[in-house]
Amino acid sequence: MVPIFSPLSTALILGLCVLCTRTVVAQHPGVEALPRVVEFEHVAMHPHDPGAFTQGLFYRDGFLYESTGLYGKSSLRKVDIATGRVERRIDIPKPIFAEGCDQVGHYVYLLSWKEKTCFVLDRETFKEAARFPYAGEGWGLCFDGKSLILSDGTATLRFMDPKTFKQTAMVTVFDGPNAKRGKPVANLNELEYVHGEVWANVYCDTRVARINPTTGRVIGWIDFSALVPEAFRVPAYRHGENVLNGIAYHAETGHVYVTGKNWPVLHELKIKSPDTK
Ligand SMILES: [Ca+2]
Repeated sequence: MVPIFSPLSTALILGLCVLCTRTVVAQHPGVEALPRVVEFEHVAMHPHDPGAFTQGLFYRDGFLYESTGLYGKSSLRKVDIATGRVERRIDIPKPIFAEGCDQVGHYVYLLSWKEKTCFVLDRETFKEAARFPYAGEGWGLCFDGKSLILSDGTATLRFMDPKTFKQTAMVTVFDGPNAKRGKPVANLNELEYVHGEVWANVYCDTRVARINPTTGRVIGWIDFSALVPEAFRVPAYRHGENVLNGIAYHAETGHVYVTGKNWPVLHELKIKSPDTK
């Protein structure tokens, strides 16, 4: 059994209920005109397994799919959102350190950190269907409808063909007016494709970068610092443990699910923007 809800996490959630009833607004002054996805309303908090070292998160048909990392503790899970109950789980044995994941049709693509292998698993059974080699590290993964987009801890996003997992393109993510004058944004971690944008956790940052995947430009930052559980704020946050990591987007409702490594809670937010209801 996977522990889901400890007394400590209950206390944290009760505290956060007060903290998170306010609206979280994304700040992005002076950026190019992409007025989509600018404001959020906090919808709910759900339990999240505090033993889940979250590396990847996506939504499908009422459930969240989550990959967790660490050697000997890596897994892929299908999770009931309201209860946090793990409906299906496969453990990924050593020597694999699981990283980000996303869905392509009936399959889940699952990265590994330094093992240079992408696993393709049947989404219903979690049985392995294929595996592909790739160069470098694997951190985050999202699917834009054509390519899988991979982060590797640098400022580069790599575009991979799902059929072969061969790289077809790449872009450097930067924060600034243009690539020449902008500052590269390294440590790109878990990813999510949202309304034509790539949203990226940045390792050890409480902000999420909204990235134009064509140019690599950061078109806005979303400050989720208020969502970090009190116990996980500095100095623990600086050490790379318990950091914000995990974004899942439900396109039909416009809801976004956000959590972190070993967080006892998962936040459900609603995007408030001109093209969502
Ligand atoms: Ca994701």
